[in-house]
Amino acid sequence: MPIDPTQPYDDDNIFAKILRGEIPSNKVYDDEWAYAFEDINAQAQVHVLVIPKGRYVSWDDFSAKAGPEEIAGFVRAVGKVARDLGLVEPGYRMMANIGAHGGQEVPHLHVHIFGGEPLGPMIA
Ligand code: IU
Repeated sequence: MPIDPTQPYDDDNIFAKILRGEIPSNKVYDDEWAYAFEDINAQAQVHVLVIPKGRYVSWDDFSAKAGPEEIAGFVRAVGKVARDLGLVEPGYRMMANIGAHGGQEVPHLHVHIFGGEPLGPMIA
C-alpha cells in the first residue's frame, strides 16, 4: 500500500523496528548516520536497503530537515555500502521510491542498491 510522504513519522513502521533491533535484519553496514540491510525480497543478485538513522519519511523530509552532517553522513554511507559490496566496478543502481506515485511502501526513507548482475536500462 503506497504511503503519503507528508504524513508524520510513524515510530512503529517496520524499518524503525529494524533500527531499534526489535525485528531481525541481515545487516550489511551500520554507522552513526545510516544502517543497511539485505532486502527480504531481493530484486537483483545484490539488493540492499540503506536507511538514515533519523526519523524521515521521504527525501523531501530528509533534505529539508536533516542537518548538513547528517545528510553528508547518509550520502557517504550509501557510497560506502556500494564500495564495500564491490559494486563500484562494474556498477550498480541506486533508487528511492517516494510517496504514492513512487510506490513507496515503508514510511521510513530508504535507498535501494541493486547490483551483482547487469540490470538493463531500468527496474520497474
Ligand atoms: P519501497 O521502496 O517502499 O517500495 O520498498 C520497500 C522495500 O522494503 C521492498 O523492497 C521490500 O522487499 C523491503 N522490505 C524489507 O526488506 N523488509 C521488510 O520487513 C519489509 C519490506 I515489510
